[in-house]
Amino acid sequence: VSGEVDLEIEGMTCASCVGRVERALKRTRGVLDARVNLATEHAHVQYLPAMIDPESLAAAVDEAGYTAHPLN
Ligand code: 9UX
Repeated sequence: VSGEVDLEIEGMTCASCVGRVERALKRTRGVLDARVNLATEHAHVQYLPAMIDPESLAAAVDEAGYTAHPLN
């Protein structure tokens, strides 16, 4: 069973940042897909809740050099 969550991402200033954040999420185990919107500064992530939780998804983004917070 998969879940979906939105993360607020701070620190993205150019389009390459989008790629960096998407790659950081997609290489994380338990992530099925990740799409980042630079304009809204949000990431939409499909993931497996049995393998990873939203706080750990945010931590993966933090390790890539940005600041992320799970929303709602
Ligand atoms: Mo663009 Mo983002 O030169 O970390 S890749 S600002």
